[in-house]
Amino acid sequence: MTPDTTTSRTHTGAARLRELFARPGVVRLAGAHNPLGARLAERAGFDGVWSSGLEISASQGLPDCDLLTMSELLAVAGAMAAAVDVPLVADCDTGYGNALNVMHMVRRYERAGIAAVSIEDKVFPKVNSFVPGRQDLTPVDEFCGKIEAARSARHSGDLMVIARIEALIAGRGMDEALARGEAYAEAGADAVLIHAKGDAPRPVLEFLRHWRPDVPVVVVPTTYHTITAAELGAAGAKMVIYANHGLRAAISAVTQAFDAILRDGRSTAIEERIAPLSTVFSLQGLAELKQDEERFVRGGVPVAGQVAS
Ligand code: SPV
Ligand code: MG
Repeated sequence: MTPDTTTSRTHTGAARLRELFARPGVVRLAGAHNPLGARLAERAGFDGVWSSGLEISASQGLPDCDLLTMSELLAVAGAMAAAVDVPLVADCDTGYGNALNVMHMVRRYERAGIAAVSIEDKVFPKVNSFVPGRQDLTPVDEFCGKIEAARSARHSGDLMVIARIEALIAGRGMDEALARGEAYAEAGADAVLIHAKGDAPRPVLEFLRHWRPDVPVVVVPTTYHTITAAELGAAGAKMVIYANHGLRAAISAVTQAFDAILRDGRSTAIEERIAPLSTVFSLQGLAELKQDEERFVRGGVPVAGQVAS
């Protein structure tokens, strides 16, 4: 029997992410909260998918403040990783507890095919970085313990551990952000994520100017959105995450469509603007299912007629 090459993967997601990091140029990720969103990101041409805690919480109608459990978030991240061929980077908030929780988390996420885990140096339960108010930071030494724990728990060396610095979010200043990043790099982080709010990219560019060249930097230009990924890359960023744009685009589009249907009493006005059912079927993998059916199912009634791929 010939080996099935249609479904086997020669690389893990983690190995593919490391390849992307090793290449010149900036790596671009889009946030998602379910496999459909992950496929839309992949189809659009993003290099990878960010399993966004904000998006997943919002998709459950919940605020992003560590209400969902690790298992709930992992179920979504794992389903997304399985649905795409690009690497999945998981937002793991604070690591769901102390260093022991981080070790458990890394083992589970690695088994689920996740390419990288990102843990942030805030106190559990954390609050989303853009929510004004409490943004308390974990002591540096305690967070370094989490990074070391994450490294030690991974089964292969491929899974990347991203240490997220929240000092600028917490208003603690550039010196502390750089000092924390340095400590996290020394503790063995494969990359650091410098998070920032405000509409100017200046603090992130300043961080990049002072940063050591040997540990890649990840940035999240949500509020400082006028700078391009290419400009961030030229300034020294290696990965740019568009963390929640799919969710926000969907909220606007769905709201407009629903308003129009109720206003007009029918959907005609929006039919040209909403995806046809053929696109839905395609994103579901119906054509592939049809091929599998023709190949393997002997007898019975076909699940579908001929479908466009
Ligand atoms: C997320 O997408 O959940 C993030 C990024 O952590 S942010 O919302 O910008 O903090
Ligand atoms: Mg998050």
